[in-house]
Amino acid sequence: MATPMNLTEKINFLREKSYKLETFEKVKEIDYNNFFKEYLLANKPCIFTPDVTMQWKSRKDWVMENHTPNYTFLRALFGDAIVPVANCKQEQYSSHPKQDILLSEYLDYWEKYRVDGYPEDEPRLYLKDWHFTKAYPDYKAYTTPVYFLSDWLNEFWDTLPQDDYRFVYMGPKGTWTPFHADVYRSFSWSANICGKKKWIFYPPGCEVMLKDNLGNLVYDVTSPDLENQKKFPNAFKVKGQMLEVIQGEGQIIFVPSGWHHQVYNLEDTISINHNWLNGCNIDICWKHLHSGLQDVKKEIEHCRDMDGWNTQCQLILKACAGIDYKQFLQMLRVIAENRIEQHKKQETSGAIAELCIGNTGIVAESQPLDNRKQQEMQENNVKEIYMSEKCSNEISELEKERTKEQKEVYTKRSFCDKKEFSLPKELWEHFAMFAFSSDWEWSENDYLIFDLYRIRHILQVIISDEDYKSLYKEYNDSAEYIIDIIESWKTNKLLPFN
Ligand SMILES: O=C(O)CCC(=O)C(=O)O
Ligand SMILES: [Fe+2]
Repeated sequence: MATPMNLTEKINFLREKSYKLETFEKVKEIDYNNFFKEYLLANKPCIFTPDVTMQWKSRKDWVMENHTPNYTFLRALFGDAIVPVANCKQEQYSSHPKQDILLSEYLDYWEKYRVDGYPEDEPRLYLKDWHFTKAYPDYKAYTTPVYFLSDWLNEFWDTLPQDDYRFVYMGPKGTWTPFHADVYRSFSWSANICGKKKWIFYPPGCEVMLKDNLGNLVYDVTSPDLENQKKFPNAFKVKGQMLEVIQGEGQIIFVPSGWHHQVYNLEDTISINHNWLNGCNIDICWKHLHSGLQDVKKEIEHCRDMDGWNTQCQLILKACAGIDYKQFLQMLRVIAENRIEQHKKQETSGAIAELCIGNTGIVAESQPLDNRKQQEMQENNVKEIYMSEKCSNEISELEKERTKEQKEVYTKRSFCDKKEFSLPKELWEHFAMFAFSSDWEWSENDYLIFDLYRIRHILQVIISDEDYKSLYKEYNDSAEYIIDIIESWKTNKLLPFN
């Protein structure tokens, strides 16, 4: 029998399947557990029905009965805010040039443009990336849906005096966003408060084929230029992989990590969106940062002999990509420390832990599995693992040292209490994998452990990275330090990494 996949392989397997998606999936009344496994872990796009946003204040206050923007309300409450506005008729570095103006000025333009019937010869202005929540923290325009709450990016950025990744967009019919993937290769969600958007998506990897003969990513993926094989020699290869979806009022689009997309406002539209990272896409973000650094190194290869070349590369990386290795590690550290604190406050054991106790129970002759668990184990190919000679020997060795009394106590104990017993890494990996593939509910504890597991995984990738090794760093800024924090905490706990 083939060796079952570990967690990282399992995630990659799920992603590969999503990248062959043929239609855009609509989700309704999904719970967090299922959204996590089917969309976040699998990095698969979807669209939510409007019930998720039904109670939002912005959907009442910002929209007229005829479903057009309530200019009067917006002007009265936020008119003196300074907002960034893009000119959609001009191209500047594969994007639109932007300037800051007053919201009241923008609304004056928009209302007139609309009344005049969207004249072709007038500028087409799009208000984008307005840090609305930061500007009006007391006006609760919306509540972030539960699906998007595991958000390392904003959790970390909120500890800094800088901007966050929570935005409002608004613009007349015809405004649009050129083809791109999101900052840091983060996830994004985007909710329509009013209006209608058309989204065009390509799965990760296709962007390589959508570059022109000079290596520049296409600016408008609907342009007839793409048919010109002299200009875009590879575009025809990915033609069939495009996904298109129309998003109506109240609906939310989930944009997975690294999926390139282009967006059109088919009507006058207002939307709210967030960018975010978590344990499901942190590896994609790391890879993006790593490849950004390779590009920077190539660019300034000619001065490699200068003092502090590596530090210089990091400076440029930060200027281009928005973060450098140090800040990426700071984020992991803040999240790891938060999760450890949160875990200390938890009392329940969690599904992964129960699985682990239940399954070892068979070997340890303590707690038999019910039929459903047994069936799930068979379906997921887990049987071979826990019965494998290596694991069963390891367990038997541990069991030998245990008195009858201890065994009884052990079966009753919760995950958090067990100080003296630790499972072989191999077993943990597979129990964790099993929990992901089954429909068992994860507890809050399981999610905390998942986060620590993924942080630990990415740190191990980082410490073996050649560029990371050659950087000067204080112990307190290092990946090794964060591993030590996790290690010193887990010595008394049972964690899925030994
Ligand atoms: O709505 C738009 O124009 C762009 C939104 C977008 O790119 C996103 O949410 O990732
Ligand atoms: Fe985007």
